[in-house]
Amino acid sequence: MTRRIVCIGGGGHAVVVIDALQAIVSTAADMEIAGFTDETGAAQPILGLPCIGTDADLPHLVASRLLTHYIVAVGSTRGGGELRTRLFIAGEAAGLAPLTAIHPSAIVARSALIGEGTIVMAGAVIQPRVEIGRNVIVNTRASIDHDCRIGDHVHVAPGAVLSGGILLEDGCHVGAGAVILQNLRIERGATVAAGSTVVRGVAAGALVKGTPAR
Ligand code: JB3
Repeated sequence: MTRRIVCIGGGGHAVVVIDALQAIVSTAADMEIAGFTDETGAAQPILGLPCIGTDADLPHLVASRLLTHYIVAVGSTRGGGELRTRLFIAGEAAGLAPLTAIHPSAIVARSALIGEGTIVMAGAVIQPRVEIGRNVIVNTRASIDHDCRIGDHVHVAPGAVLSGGILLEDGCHVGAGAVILQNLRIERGATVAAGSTVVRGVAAGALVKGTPAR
């Protein structure tokens, strides 16, 4: 059965999501990208892909069998990632199945587990025995080393480096180019600012920045 995919969101992050999906679909006979939804329902096409409405249109598009799968295509962490979490729940509530997407240029170890609705962007590297939850973004050229465990709704921004054995709990955001040393626990909803070097664990909901990050 052909999977008919909708991207939820139509901003900057959606451009990269759609490009990744187009690369995947170019070699997959059983997938089509139907379009994207945004807040307005009337946005200009992105990379040739049309805006097909707002999220309120999703249930009837599912009922008409025009859509089967979705991926959250909003990357910003406004509200500590609550928007991305809400959109993930809304997609499932509309009757869609979450799509897991791995860009063809990403390197994913055979023993890594990637959760539903998670996207792994171009050039990312995921090493053995990594476990990644649902609705996670592993963004462009991020690196996640052996035995890391990543919760749901996490965003690892471009070029971030996670050393081995890190626990990154639900809703965390790791900014672009940040480095986290091995075996640390980054608790639920924490934010690591771009370019930081994290050398000790981070408490739930905290924002840390700098080198060493505080
Ligand atoms: O820096 C990088 C590599 N990416 C940035 C990303 C992490 O954050 C990117 O450059 C942007 O700065 C930002 O991208 P994002 O998350 O797409 O944000 P923005 O460009 O502001 O677009 C937000 C999109 O979300 C808009 O298209 C909104 O209409 C849409 N949106 C907001 N709420 C929603 C909803 N879309 C749907 N379908 N439903 C909503 O409830």
